[in-house]
Amino acid sequence: MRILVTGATGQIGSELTLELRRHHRDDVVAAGHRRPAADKLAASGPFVRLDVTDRAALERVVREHRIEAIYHLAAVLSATGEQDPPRAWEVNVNGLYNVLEIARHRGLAQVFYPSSIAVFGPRTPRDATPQDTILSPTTIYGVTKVAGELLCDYYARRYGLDVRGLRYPGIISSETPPGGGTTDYAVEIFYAAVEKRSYTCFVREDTALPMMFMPDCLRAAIELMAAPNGNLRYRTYNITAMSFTAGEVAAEIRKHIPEFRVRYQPDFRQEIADSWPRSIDDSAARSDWGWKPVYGLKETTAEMLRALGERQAAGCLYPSG
Ligand code: AKB
Repeated sequence: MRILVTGATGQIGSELTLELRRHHRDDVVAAGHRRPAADKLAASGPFVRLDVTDRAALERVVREHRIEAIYHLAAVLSATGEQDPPRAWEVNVNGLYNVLEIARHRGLAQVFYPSSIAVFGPRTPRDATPQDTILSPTTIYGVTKVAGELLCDYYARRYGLDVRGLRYPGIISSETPPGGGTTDYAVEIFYAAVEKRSYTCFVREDTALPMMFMPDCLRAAIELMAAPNGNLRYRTYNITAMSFTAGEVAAEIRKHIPEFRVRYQPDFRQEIADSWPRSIDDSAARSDWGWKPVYGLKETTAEMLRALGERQAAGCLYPSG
């Protein structure tokens, strides 16, 4: 299968591209609106500069590379979205619309769409948030993700397009840093810890959110896309791996680095975090396609500190470019 990954220089897109390349070798074309850092992404296969809001350019890439499936990771996240709502709508909704239109006109086999816990809002039950519940977000990012889910449902029902998605929680990873999300503190805190700095956290100590370590995030996408279509009751599934407060991750880090200190200085992202679930019920994903996370807070913390520690020792903690 010849695959296009949009948003391939982003936090999930960069690692998903490498993971798909391990499965599909040369058949994965990475696309991003900026050049990748001189790293594994650029070295391991084709890369094209692409703005997903430019439908003609997207169509050209799909045609020239004879693409059969699109993993559409390009998105503006929650915190950045609040700084520029029109841009969030343009990229998140019109970008997806372009992908879906091209997919149906060209008869593509599959589309992957990353949704988010941001589809939920303050009126949604915040603990064990169900698969079927109130979707009334208060961020533009959440609004675009609900619109995206509905568009995907529509294209599946109306045109028979095989489009599948996941409502990702905050993603923690040691490779490409996240760009502009509310859950970014759960990654930044590890960089501060390995650099022996104190960390100023932009949400309160008691703020709990659902999270997932990158290997689980990648495996979820790959397993969902490989699942028999007939087993899927939903186009977009709730998934989670763990939930913890900002204070709990700091305490877990202190088991490795006892002198690590965190100050809590909530900013506008606190209100966003307060509108999202504390924990997620992913039983539909577990029963329909066998979802089962591997990494909890303990394993994630140990692995983050190990990976970042190694990079720091090698003098390349932060990716170049
Ligand atoms: C964000 O914080 O905006 C993202 C998300 C939960 O979708 N990480």
